[in-house]
Amino acid sequence: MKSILNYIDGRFVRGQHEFEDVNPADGTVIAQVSEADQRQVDDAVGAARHALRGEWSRLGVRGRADRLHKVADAIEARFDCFVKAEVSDTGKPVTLASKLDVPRAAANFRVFADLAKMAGLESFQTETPDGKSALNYAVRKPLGVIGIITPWNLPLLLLTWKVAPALACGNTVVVKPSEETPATATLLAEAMQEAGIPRGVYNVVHGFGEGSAGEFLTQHSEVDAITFTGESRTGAAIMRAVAPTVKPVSFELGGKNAAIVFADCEFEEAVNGLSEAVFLNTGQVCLCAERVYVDRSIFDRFVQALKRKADSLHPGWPMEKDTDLGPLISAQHRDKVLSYYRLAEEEGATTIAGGGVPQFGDARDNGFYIQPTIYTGLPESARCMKEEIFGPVCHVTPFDSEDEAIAMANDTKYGLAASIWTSNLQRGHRVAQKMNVGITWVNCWYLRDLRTPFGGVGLSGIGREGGMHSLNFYSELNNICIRL
Ligand code: NAD
Ligand code: 6OH
Repeated sequence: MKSILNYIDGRFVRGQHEFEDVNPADGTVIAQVSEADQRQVDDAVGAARHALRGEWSRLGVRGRADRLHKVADAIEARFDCFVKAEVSDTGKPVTLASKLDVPRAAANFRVFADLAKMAGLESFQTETPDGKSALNYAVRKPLGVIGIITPWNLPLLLLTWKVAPALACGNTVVVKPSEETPATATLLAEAMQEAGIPRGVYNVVHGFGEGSAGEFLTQHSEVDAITFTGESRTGAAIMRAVAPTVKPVSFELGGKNAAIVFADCEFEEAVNGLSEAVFLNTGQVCLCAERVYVDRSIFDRFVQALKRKADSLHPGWPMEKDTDLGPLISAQHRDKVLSYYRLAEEEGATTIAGGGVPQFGDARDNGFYIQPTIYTGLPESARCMKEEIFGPVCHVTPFDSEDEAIAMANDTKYGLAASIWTSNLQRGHRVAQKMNVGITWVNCWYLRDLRTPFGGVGLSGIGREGGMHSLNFYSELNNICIRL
């Protein structure tokens, strides 16, 4: 049986306790994972603090950027290994991991390495009351030891999205990947070694949240900041944990994202786009659309077209090339999503597609597959319209006017992403600017430029990462004022 170890101060370290890593496609145990205890989290944080002052700081911005490009090279050199590990841990289709997760991990390192080298600094010439002047300029310093806590849906992509800018700014990190998907964080440690990242700069502690490595990290007095992606209520727990030590936080949290489809959209494009937006990664992307609002004049046609898409998805074995729908991450998560399928019916929904669990007659029946599902007929007040489900499911609602669509889309405590589908350019801009979210796509979905601000409003998060926003979070600015 494969072992997945912690990585502390440049060494792979076993823990006192182990937990199982399960393949969601067939429920088999694929590895034993070493859980880091309090002492090992202390060791990891201590190593990270020590490494802040060593070779890592002496390398300077350019030296660190060169090493980060080498990390990207090492990821690309082990591309198949990363893909296989991510597919086994998550059950996502191999085509998706090859197209999205692993290339993005390498891109995260390259983009933030280059950005850190290019980043300018603020300066101001200040006129003083005595007719003289002063020069103000800010210098950028690392924030320190960064605790990075990440979820299971895009494990390597979301981990490196934070590790790369944190390291580019000269920080050191202790990462706590999701207990469901530990493999690629440890594999990344091998890439770090190969790229010559000094020991202590990148540390991995495995484990759970409360009473385990996650909580030990957030409560640690020697951790200078916490960056977290995951559920909104976990964000709230982390906020309480960091309060006594007043750590800065960056939170990328849940969503209950809306899509608005106008009658003047390119119909096929919108159906294909929405099919991705609802079902990609079995709906386990924080940006997925769970609420779709469609102009009443094309409502029936649209619902039927989306149903054909849902029914045509192939829930195959993850490593097979024609699979486009993997399982959910765990039995527990499937129970949660199925409880919403039941709730939707109790709340009066009409089931257009899916609503249950597929049967295969092979080992996939021991996995956590679920049918892609479409509902109509729920009132806006239904719980299924308000709570994040995080599965391959959406509800489609008709609308009669632009204002009504905007009001329904914005009627949520979340505010992560929205998509607008229209061929009217002015309408696209107008509606997009009224969306109460961090990211709005027009005639596309999950099209990323890593320099752009990324984050959410309300329950969807605190702060923005991406481009300079990441560099600003992962560094401290010291403003220097010189009287001239
Ligand atoms: P989760 O909040 O359950 O877990 C995320 C991480 O937090 C895991 O590593 C977990 O072990 C850790 N954790 C849990 N409790 C903790 C605690 N008390 N202290 C410290 N760490 C703790 O989230 P998940 O189920 O892994 O991921 C799915 C959720 O993540 C969804 O809500 C989804 O919308 C959200 N998400 C958001 C974004 C975004 O960019 N906004 C991206 C991906 C996922
Ligand atoms: C949430 O599940 C997806 C988040 C995606 C990103 O953070 C990204 O940078 O693409």
